[in-house]
Amino acid sequence: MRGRLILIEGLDRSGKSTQAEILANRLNGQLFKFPDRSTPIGEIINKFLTDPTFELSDESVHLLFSANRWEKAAQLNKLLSEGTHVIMDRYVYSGIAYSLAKDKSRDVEWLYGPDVGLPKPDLTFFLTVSMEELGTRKGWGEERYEKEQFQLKVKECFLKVLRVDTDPTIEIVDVNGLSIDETTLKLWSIIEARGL
Ligand code: FDM
Ligand code: MG
Repeated sequence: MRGRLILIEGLDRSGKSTQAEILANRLNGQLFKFPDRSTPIGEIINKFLTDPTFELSDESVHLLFSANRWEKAAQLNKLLSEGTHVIMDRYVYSGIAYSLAKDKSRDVEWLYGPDVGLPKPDLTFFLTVSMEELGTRKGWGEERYEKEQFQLKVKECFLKVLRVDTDPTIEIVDVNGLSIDETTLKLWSIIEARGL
């Protein structure tokens, strides 16, 4: 049987990485994280995110993030076809939401273009946390994009891009005020209820 691809999306510091790691362990699956900063393209992305003097056009950045996913696509397809579950920390929706937040007049079809053909998640969680709580979490404000005003825009763009009303694979999960364990319990119950 083909492995399941479960994606966790959300704003910076929303707890995605912690939950992705926990779920990957529980499902005895593999963890994928995007951007993957260890690849050749990932190194450029890392420089862009951490060095405020390193400038790239919005289009270039968008295409680099997508190319970074394509660097891992063959490996991802292989694992899934072998029956390994994959838990993913960010993916295509982050790509669209962050680019759209920079320029809301951007053609969404253009934004989706480079990701067409990548493996589709069987389930996507979008974790929502209040801005107030996000701001108190460790590491906030160190990297590009980690500014409250911009995060608010990203949240709005995520909710626009995630077609929760028409796409049954999407679950928006409010994790505000929940502990790590309580959050895992909530996500796990959704995975079980869906028979994944
Ligand atoms: N990000 C992430 C994007 O702008 N586009 C993408 O396609 C992806 C996958 O990169 F601000 C942004 C989101 C975040 C930054 O991500 C680094 P992590 O999860 O904090 O490493
Ligand atoms: Mg981050």
